[in-house]
Amino acid sequence: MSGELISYADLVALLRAVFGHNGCSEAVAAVLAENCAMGERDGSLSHGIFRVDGYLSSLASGWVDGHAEPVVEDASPAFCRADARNGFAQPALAAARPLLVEKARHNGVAVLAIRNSHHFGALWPDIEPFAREGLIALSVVNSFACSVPYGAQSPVFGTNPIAFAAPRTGADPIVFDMATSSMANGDVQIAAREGRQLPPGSGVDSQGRPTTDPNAVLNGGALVPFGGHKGSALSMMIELLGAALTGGKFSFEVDWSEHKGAQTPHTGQLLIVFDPAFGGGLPFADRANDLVARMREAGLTRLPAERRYRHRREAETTGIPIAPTALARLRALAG
Ligand code: NDP
Ligand code: PYC
Repeated sequence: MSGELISYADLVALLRAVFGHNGCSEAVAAVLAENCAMGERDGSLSHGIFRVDGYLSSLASGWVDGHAEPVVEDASPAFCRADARNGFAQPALAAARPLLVEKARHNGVAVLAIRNSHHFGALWPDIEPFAREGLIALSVVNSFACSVPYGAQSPVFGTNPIAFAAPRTGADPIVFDMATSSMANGDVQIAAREGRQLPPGSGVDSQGRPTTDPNAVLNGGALVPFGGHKGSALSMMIELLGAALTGGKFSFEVDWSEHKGAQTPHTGQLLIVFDPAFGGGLPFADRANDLVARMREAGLTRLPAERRYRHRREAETTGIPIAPTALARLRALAG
């Protein structure tokens, strides 16, 4: 990709200034800056700097509190909760993380239920670090009603991603992170901006008719779950775990009509962390390698996350390419 090259550290510093000058506390700005910079660095472009305008318009609308201080609750030996207090989910995770890890290492498994939170990023940055510490992590988050359940006529579910991370011996962790809709809403927005059609079967227009027009999906239409009834069942599970269990809102309950410009879904997030040392048999990370080796023998050329890791390595040596106009805009927003 062409563009101006910026180091990861410089991009984090720039984004920190952007968020700090636009309604976030120092602590929140630091967390969001890292999250957005990681997305850009790894080529997760639907959740990198592309998201900055959405964050800032949500903050300006008063819908989300950029100064919120999360409250962590120790609910039971294996269960902790965090009330994000109408702030972003990532600072709540950062606040609860030490307790979550301590519980997982003590009990073999631990749950973190985050509520009253806004998640506007990719999920993999939340879970990959657990795998780098030898733990297994799973997370789900629900978003806003923009996906029609299989067999239904109107949107109920969000794009509802699920992400999983597991350690390997001597290699980057296995990570996957995917929307349970046919595609992420962010990618629909990018297709609209670039004048591209969506793949057939991605979504419907405001009349419920199949369409490949991203503007029709965004303006009154909706996406559909991936894989028909199977993706729809996963999306339903994510509503239950992300909202009903955590105490957050279902995607269909997100009502930002009084906050013009709001874009960050106010819902909930669930994380489950396992310590594989409590499992049976040979060391988990060795067994993960056995599985990957067999997949390679079978002809597999790309594991989930390998594309991201490649982008990351390239960014580490050459910098992160960003369009000059986008970089100039960030510099202006940073004051
Ligand atoms: P993709 O369909 O692009 O990718 C899903 C997963 O599959 C990734 O782990 C990806 O790895 C992997 N993958 C993709 N293609 C291949 C391939 N050919 N072979 C092997 N693995 C492959 O992601 P989505 O569009 O579904 O989601 C994009 C992002 O949007 C996610 O990070 C998600 O968390 C985020 N999102 C956030 C929401 C929120 O509410 N916060 C809502 C919805 C989505 P790789 O990354 O290496 O390409
Ligand atoms: O891309 O679908 C999406 C999304 C929703 C909330 C954050 N990202």
